[in-house]
Amino acid sequence: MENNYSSLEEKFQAKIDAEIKIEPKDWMPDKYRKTLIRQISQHAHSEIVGMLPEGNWVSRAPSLRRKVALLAKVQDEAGHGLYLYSAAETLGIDRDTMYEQLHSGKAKYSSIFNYPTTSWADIGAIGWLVDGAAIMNQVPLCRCSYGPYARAMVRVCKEESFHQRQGFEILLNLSKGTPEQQRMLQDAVNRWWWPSMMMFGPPDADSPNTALSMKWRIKRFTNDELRQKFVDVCYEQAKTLNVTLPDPDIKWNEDRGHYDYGEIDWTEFWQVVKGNGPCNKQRLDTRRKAWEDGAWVREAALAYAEKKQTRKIQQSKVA
Ligand code: FAQ
Repeated sequence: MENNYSSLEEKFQAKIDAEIKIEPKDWMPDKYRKTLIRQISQHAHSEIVGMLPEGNWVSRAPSLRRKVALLAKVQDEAGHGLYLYSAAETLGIDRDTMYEQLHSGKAKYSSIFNYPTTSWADIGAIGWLVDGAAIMNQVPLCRCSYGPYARAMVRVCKEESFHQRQGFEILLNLSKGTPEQQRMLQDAVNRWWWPSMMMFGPPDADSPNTALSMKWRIKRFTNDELRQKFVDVCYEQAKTLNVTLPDPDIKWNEDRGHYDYGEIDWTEFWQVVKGNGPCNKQRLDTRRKAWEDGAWVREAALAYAEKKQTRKIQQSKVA
């Protein structure tokens, strides 16, 4: 039995090493399945909760054009959540269980969505920095070893790129605006920079999941590798926006060929992850209320499906 199991594991790893995708009905180690359910469901929850900070500005967007783009973006995030819940379902967990895990506070979602959006410039900063960080992390996930997750990420990444552009364009306009608009821009970047850096997860030395996820090619880069790429890209883009990143320690390191950056406040990160961020309670209350308010839709859909089924049975009896 032991031998059989280890040979199954060896075959599984050989497939991964040969870049052959793992599909839902293939054999996989239990821990691989659990890791994917954990990551994909947390990712799905992040997309759904991530609609809330921006949704706050749909009715306040400064023009019809901005409102249409923001509305489309928020709807895209809902779509991403749905693809991801579907991808997780292929691993044997049902959607109601995932929702229950979110609503009970058992499941995590990205720390970034527990910060408030207090000005219009925040919508630009989310597009530039939050979607920018999401793309950096998610483009490699298009090559994830699990087929349904990898395929879902291709479309997600295309849409995230549009989101990043619309955010950058909002900020670029503000950067060419009045002194007050420029101050709004700088203030938003000051507040969103460090939480965006935290999106990549704890430093590699404190990341319990990275080693196995790299071996199984779920993750292609470590948290710190992706964070470094993000800093290098943003530093250059900040020059175009004429904005300063709120980190006095950022400087070019000739030897490493990268920008060095300052210490991240990991105490703040873990506080937010544990539920003590500025908006954690508000976000979960809103999601729970949406679930309760939607009960009649679920009941109506079930009643309709049952009615259709009964009619089908009756018709087949007549025939
Ligand atoms: N927030 O060992 P690691 C978006 C947890 S989508 C909260 O390094 P792993 C789109 C982690 O779960 C943004 N918790 O874990 C959008 C683990 O806890 P666990 C979401 C975090 O999985 C844009 C523990 O810490 N993206 O932005 C965070 O190997 C705009 C130890 O960490 C994804 O989910 C965090 N930031 O690496 C929507 C991408 N970081 O589960 C609206 C897919 C870590 O053991 C508007 N996920 N933790 O109890 C991933 O790539 C990975 O799961 C990482 C974490 C990199 C997030």
